[in-house]
Amino acid sequence: MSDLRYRTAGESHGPALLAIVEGVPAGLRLEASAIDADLARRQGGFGRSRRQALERDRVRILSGLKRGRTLGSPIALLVGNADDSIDRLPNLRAPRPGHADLAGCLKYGTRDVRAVLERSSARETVARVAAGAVARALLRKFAVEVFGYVLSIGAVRAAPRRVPAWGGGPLESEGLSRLGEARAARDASPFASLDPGAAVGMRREVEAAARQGDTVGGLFEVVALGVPPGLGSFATGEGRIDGRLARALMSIPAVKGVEIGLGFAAARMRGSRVHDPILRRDGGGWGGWARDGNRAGGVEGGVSNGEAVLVRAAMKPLPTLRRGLPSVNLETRAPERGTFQRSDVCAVPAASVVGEAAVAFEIARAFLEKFGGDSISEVSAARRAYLESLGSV
Ligand code: EPS
Repeated sequence: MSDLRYRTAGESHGPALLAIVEGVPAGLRLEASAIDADLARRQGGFGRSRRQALERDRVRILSGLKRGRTLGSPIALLVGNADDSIDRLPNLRAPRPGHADLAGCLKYGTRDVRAVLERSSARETVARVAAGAVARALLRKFAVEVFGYVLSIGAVRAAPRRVPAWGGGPLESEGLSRLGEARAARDASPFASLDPGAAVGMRREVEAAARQGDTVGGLFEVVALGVPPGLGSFATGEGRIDGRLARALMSIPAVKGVEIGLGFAAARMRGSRVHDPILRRDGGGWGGWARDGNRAGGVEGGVSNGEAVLVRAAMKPLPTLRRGLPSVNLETRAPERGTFQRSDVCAVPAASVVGEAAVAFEIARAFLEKFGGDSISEVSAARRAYLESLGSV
């Protein structure tokens, strides 16, 4: 058994994006169609660029499977680019404020912005979503579901009453039906939002930015349901699952802030209003342990506590603006507007899919740390024995 991890490769306009996922136990059923469904959601959302109409992101699973089941060996995933024009594209000289362009040119000692943007482009998140879909298949096998959705676009927020009170404990029929309803609402929304009433305002926000050659950001939330208590560790800083989730989300291009549970709001409140009372609930929760409320967002002391894991991320407006922002030509040193060829006006719905993949991967990693084995049956046995033991604590 090895640590669950992945690595990506690929440029925005190179031949393909790739992910290699290591440490998936043998015997897991994995279907390309499940990965493709997540890739398609990542391509969607109102406010995307023409690039998404050009691409039809579909995965080829190159290794690690036999007859649809994992072998325990590395799983190589490939998504081809329809626009693979990297070698024909001209060099670019005007770095975009807010993108990796200038810092990247300084770091690599080049005046060619394209040499930097090809890899720093958010197109790389195709590979993250593919890797995350493998993690989701593993989690689903063990009744853990991860769900991402948009809370706001620019200044327009979904109504709070539209956001369900996600329950803790094992994911059973009631939780699954609530999740099914939420999924249907989200997938019907061009903003991946649960509040159809907010769509008009969200659309106006994106259209106004588009007219002005500008961009908009927003907030998304990712919920993980059915996560057993005990994932992560308080014993080391790196083991803390909240830190790991924050890192995974913060590493998504354009994400500038992450909150868990109440997050920043907790800083204004008294402890007595923040912490979730502990309950015994016969036949409920995990071995009868449950909580009254989930302001902690499912994590205490760097360890999952059995409630829904709730994380939110703030995405800044994308730095590629049609009207261009003040910059300098790296050759002539003369002022010039930042490079623009094409870009999304808003990619928050896509970011919520990438966030879902990031959270799924981290939770799956922590899950296998606790219950890991070489095969799915070993993992099942370890999980079952642990869950049975919780009632006697
Ligand atoms: C993206 C593809 C890119 C950008 C976008 C994300 O395609 P192109 O550069 O050919 O237009 O649209 O990249 C960024 C938002 C970024 O900041 O780099 C994609 O597939 O998600």
